[in-house]
Amino acid sequence: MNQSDSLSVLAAAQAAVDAPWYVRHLRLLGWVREIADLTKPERVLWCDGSQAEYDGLCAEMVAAGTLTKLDPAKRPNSYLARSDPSDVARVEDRTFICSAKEEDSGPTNNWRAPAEMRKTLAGLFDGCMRGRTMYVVPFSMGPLGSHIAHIGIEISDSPYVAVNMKLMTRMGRAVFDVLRAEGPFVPCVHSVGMPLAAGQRDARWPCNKEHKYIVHFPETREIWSYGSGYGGNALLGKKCFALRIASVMGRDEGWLAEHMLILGVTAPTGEKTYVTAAFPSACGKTNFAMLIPPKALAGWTVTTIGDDIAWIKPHADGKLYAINPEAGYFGVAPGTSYESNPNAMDTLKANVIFTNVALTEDGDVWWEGMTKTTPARLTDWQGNQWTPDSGRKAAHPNARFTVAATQCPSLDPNWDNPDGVPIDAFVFGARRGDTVPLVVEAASWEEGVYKAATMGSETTAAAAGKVGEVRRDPFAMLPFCGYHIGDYFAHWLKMGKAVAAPPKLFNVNWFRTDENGKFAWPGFGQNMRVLQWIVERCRSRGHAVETPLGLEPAYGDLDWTGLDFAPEKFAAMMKADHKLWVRELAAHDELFAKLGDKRPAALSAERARLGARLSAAP
Ligand code: TSX
Ligand code: MN
Repeated sequence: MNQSDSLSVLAAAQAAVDAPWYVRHLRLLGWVREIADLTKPERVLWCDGSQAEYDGLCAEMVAAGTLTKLDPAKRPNSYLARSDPSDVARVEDRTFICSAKEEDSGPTNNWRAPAEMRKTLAGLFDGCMRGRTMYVVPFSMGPLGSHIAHIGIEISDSPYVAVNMKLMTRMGRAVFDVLRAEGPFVPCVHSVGMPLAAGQRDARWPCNKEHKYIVHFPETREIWSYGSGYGGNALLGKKCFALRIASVMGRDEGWLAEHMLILGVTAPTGEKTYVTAAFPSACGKTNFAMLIPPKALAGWTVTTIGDDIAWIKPHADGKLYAINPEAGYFGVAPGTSYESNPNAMDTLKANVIFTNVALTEDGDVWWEGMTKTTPARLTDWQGNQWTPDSGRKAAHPNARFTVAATQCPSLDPNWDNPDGVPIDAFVFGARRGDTVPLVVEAASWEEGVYKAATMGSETTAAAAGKVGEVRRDPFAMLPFCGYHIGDYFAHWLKMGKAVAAPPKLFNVNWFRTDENGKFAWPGFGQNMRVLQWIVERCRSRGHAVETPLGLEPAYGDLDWTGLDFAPEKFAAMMKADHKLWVRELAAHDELFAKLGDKRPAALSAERARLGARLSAAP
């Protein structure tokens, strides 16, 4: 083809899907055409990511009843969305990994044969966008052009998705400058699954009550989502791409996609240490990422790189470097307050999309745990009148805020650095009333991988299942690993050898209870004392004692300045109870039994060593 021929091919491909002139990627244009032919939308709109576009889409959603504009004086440029009561959370039982071989998805995922699933999807998506606008949403997970970042294009029939993607990712026209004519991208197709017949009035929150499918094709790196407009089901850059698909990319390419926050710790000397931390839900990850140290620990500060996901790659200097692939926070609102997380509260002062929180009489938002006093009258998350004695929650327990990271007062100056930041410690935490001590350092990479692999967390009221029951959640990745969890453990074992200076691994537990069932540790800002010790250990300065569980601080190894915390209370919180650990090891064995021949030998060896150390302990 000569130059003018190929230009006319491009022009025709652009015209076929109403693409702007700067989209010069034939394969992408062809794919958008293919999806439009399948889903049959009324029109196609290419998102440029501008503020004008965002404001316009929000105004349209206000007119449609999807969004309520909050009082501009109290909460400038902010909105409340109320979802359908049937569409309020991720749907794990409707989440599928469609690898060619079933054994590649493993015991923790729902598997379907790719050909069978493609047939199902072809049926569901045929005409599913009738009467709607199809938004083409270009986004970068990670700083634009970073060698650690990856690009995705989400096609969605939800304007709520388009505006949330602007806050959560680097979304818009600049993505095409990186993609150019043939750059790689992950195709993400999303539909709320509710086509509109001619003249049919739209629902306030369209979704499909019968059919929901969150589908991943790991080999071809594709995502298809049908029937839900909520959170991780619909904002496909987050859990679907940045964790499930990216974990597979990381396995194949030698890096890690993890369910981890990233924070920076600055010591009074000015020395900076970066730490990542993995926690299951309901452990206060966002609170930890934005921690404010107690005043008594003068000169120590914490800065925030990310609150949910880390992409981590080996670097030429022999260390692992991490980026936050996201550009915003999609955080749980209930429980967030000036007590638990002042930085988050300040982040939320303006330019926020709230979903399923309560509305105050003066046009602001409220949720359980936000203030000490409960408002006398509210409109609840379903739009009904609410009073404190109405016997229901005003906000949904999984109510969310969506907000750009740039509004966070503790944002780290390196948060957008395309090279990422060097990681010195991996922290793994969970919610345990007993058994697991406040903090333990793994004596080796393998021992740390064992600890992370066997992590278990107690369920809270917000989660499904019996309250207080321990559920294993390896690396806090149980619902997010896109391949066999046994292969994932093996990949982690390998990554410890991929760099000359791997981070140290630690276990933490903020949730030990005392003999009265009360939380033994004050938590929140006081967790800085634990972080301090972790950082000092990474700098080969902090002192530790060897125990059957690993390396632990003695009472005098933590800085107690400004906190009255008795040595006996500390001892009680660090105690490894024999009977409880027998039970704990049995639970580890149960988890490993599910892995069959994918159980790494190094983890069996760690299990044997741990058992022997605990048996030998007095
Ligand atoms: O986020 C939490 N963190 C991490 C903070 C940096 N939470 C909230 C979890 C629910 C999402 C915590 N809850 C933490 C914690 O460290 N610790 C606890 C338990 C706890 C709760 C209340 C108190 C103390 C501990 N209140 C008083 O002591 C007065
Ligand atoms: Mn998460």
